[in-house]
Amino acid sequence: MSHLDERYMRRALQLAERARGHTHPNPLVGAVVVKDGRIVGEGYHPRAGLPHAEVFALRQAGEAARGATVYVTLEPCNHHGRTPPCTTALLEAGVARVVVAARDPNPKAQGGLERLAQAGVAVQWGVLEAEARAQNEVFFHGLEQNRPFVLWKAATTLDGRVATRTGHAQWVTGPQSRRIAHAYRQSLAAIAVGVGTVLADDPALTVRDPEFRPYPWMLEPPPLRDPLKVVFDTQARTPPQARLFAPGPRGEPARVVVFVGAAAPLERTRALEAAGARVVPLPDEEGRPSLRAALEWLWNEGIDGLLLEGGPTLAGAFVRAGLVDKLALFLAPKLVGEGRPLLAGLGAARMDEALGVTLTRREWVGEELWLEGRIAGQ
Ligand code: AOF
Ligand code: ZN
Repeated sequence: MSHLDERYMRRALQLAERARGHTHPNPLVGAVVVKDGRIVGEGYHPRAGLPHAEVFALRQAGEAARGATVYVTLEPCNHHGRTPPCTTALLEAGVARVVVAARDPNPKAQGGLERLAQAGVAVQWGVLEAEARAQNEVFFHGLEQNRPFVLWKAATTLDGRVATRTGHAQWVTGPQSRRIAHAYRQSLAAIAVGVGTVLADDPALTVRDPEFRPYPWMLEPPPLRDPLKVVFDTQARTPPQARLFAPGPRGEPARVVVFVGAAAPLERTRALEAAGARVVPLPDEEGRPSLRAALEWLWNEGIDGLLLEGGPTLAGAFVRAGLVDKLALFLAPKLVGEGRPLLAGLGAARMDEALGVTLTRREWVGEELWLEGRIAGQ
């Protein structure tokens, strides 16, 4: 792998990034066409239903694509989806070489590299693969595990409290961290809370700021759409007048799913349905709705990413089940003493039973610390 290959692939990753927030359920993809040491075409996938990255890059290159090398962050597709196969476009353009960062995990689209190789095109993959996979972590996770990517987001004081002893929690962190935290809501298809959080905080769980660009390089704000709201509620105690049932910013009806246990009282589940929720009874596991069954249900509904927002009981259940794919934590330099802990129900007895966290981000936001990481074994 040459330095030049990496340099052009880095450019392709950068182009892909321009469409962040716009391509769902498709991945971010970028492509660069290089001829005689010069970039002659660039493209990225702007949104699902529009042409793929390679098509834009080839269009820009025109005749110069003949005999050129194409760098693309995802294996060119080999299927007729919403658009025709990119492998065909590459072959018709007469390119000599195709360099790919990551293979396509989508079984419907796979096989592009084989087809190109059979037609005599030089192919190579694995250039900046880790970066490409990180760029589309939700997309890869879903198709490889057949369940949604779970991101657990929380904000705590320095002594690990998400609220005071009276339950007061507004706010743990300042506006800058809260804006970043909000970006997670915008980037995932669903958001989950436990009934304890609904009863304590009555959250609306909406994306409120139409002009908000979670990433400064975005050309335009992503389409404003509230995530699917998911409540884990064994006994169906969610009040039918809770704020999360209120219509979204453009008056569109809220989309709410309440996962209940098998023994939830019927009159309460009926009241939730009357309030507009889909009530989904799930098999019990340790006395609460099975989290795996919940994720399976969501995946079958087309949900590829779930943001866990609260509270300690639900977070504890997900951590115990080994189902947290990524952790995002904001730490504010404050102490409250007694209060609601970040996590309940884990209860390590000895320090060597603690779960390790591998940090992938450590960034200051003013005086607050923004961390991302993976929990060992999950
Ligand atoms: C590429 N280049 O830029 C993208 C690809 O429904 P479609 O036609 O848009 O196909 C979507 C699938 O195609 C998607 O799930 C992924 O496997 C692949 N995306 N492939 O060659 C691109 N966005
Ligand atoms: Zn394609």
